[in-house]
Amino acid sequence: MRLSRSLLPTLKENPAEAQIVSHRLMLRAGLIRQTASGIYAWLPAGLKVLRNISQIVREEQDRVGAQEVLMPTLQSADLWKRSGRYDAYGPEMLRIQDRHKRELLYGPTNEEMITDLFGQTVKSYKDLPQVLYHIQWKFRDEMRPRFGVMRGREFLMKDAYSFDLDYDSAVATYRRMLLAYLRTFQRLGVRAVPMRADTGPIGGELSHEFLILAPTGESGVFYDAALEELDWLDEPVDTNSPVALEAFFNRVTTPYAATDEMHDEAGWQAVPEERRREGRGVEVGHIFYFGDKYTRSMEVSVSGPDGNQLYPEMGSYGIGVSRLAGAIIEACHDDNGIIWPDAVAPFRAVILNLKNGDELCDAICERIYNTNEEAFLYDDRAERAGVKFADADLMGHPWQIVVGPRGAKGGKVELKRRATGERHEMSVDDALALVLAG
Ligand code: P5A
Repeated sequence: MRLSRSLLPTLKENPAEAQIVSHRLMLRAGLIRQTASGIYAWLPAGLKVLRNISQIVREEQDRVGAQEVLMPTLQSADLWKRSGRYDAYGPEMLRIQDRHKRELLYGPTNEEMITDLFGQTVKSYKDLPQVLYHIQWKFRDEMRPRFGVMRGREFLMKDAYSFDLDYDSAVATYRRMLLAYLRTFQRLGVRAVPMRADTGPIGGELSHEFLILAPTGESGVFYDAALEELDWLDEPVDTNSPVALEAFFNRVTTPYAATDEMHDEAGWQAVPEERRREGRGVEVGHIFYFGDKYTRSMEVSVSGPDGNQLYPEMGSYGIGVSRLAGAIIEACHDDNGIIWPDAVAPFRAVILNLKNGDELCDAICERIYNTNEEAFLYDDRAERAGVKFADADLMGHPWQIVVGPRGAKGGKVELKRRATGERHEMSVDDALALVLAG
């Protein structure tokens, strides 16, 4: 993208309404703008981030055999009356009436809808297991929307739902999904710790939250420092083997880690005192196993091996896709701005033309830009170098390719790595090779 023609409205000053660093930086870097309380529009660079996150989430869901679908945002109240959650859900649910006075709602989650869809399409145990997911907007009329996209009212979630024949295979599915989550967060360039969690309004008996440790996080967390050393994904796991999944699950969940709601004194005392850590975290994912809670209440059964009807065992698995954009910034920034992990950055590099109108500088910039217009943001504005440098650091592109008249004479550019501040002069081709290497 050419910056001179893009909608990338960066701000020099900190917006007064933003209390935490990720919210400030998302506004200042021109990623989002608020359109109503807790509701945000994603501008071009922000949308690229959202798409990059979604794509990694999607690939890791597909890798463990989940199938992508797309369910609507609007749901019939009848579905929720069948499960009994229509009244229980309370004022967080946005209830809507259509012109025929039929009751609808903007979905806060999709357990009911997917259970009904499953019931319409799957009739026999032979078609189990099934894992379905979608990446769709949700609405929760949060009492206190805040921190920008971190606690919005409308937000993008990846939600997956699993259907298994029995407890053992449902638990294997749960563990496989836990593995998929660790892979997802690792690829996104952040560390999210799985912690035992409360099941809340989703229900069920087994649940883990994934938290990115950050002082501004909304959840209090207690964990064993041994976790900081643990590389969860250092050994390959055979996801078809329940035994391998069991071993993996035990390895990952053995060190003490719990959100404040689930914190238990006995478990805590068992952690050697010098290893006890208390902190805060941002919940970016939450997974649940809840057995036949929805299939039974909604009367959705399949024919079993012995000819009798049975209620499949379910789990649901959420990732806060839009929240992640903020959470990643919370974990990856410095005083000058965002430091995007390579995998989610809206652009791989910014090309900084330090002397617009200089024939040689313009030609080198154009040549670099033309090799890959998607990967590069070309700062071709008639602005001072200082402004361009400041905006480049603020927007957080992993690489900056600086093209100035002195270097240009010798065919050289300066390449800066945003994360380390390291800079080296090199030929255009060498810079391109490094930036596009992956
Ligand atoms: C799991 C998938 C569920 O809704 N049903 C389907 C289950 N879980 S959850 O924990 O309530 O939400 C899943 C993730 O969504 C993100 N999230 C939010 N993001 C931004 N603003 C919000 N108001 C918000 N509420 C939830 C979180 O990342 C959460 O882990």
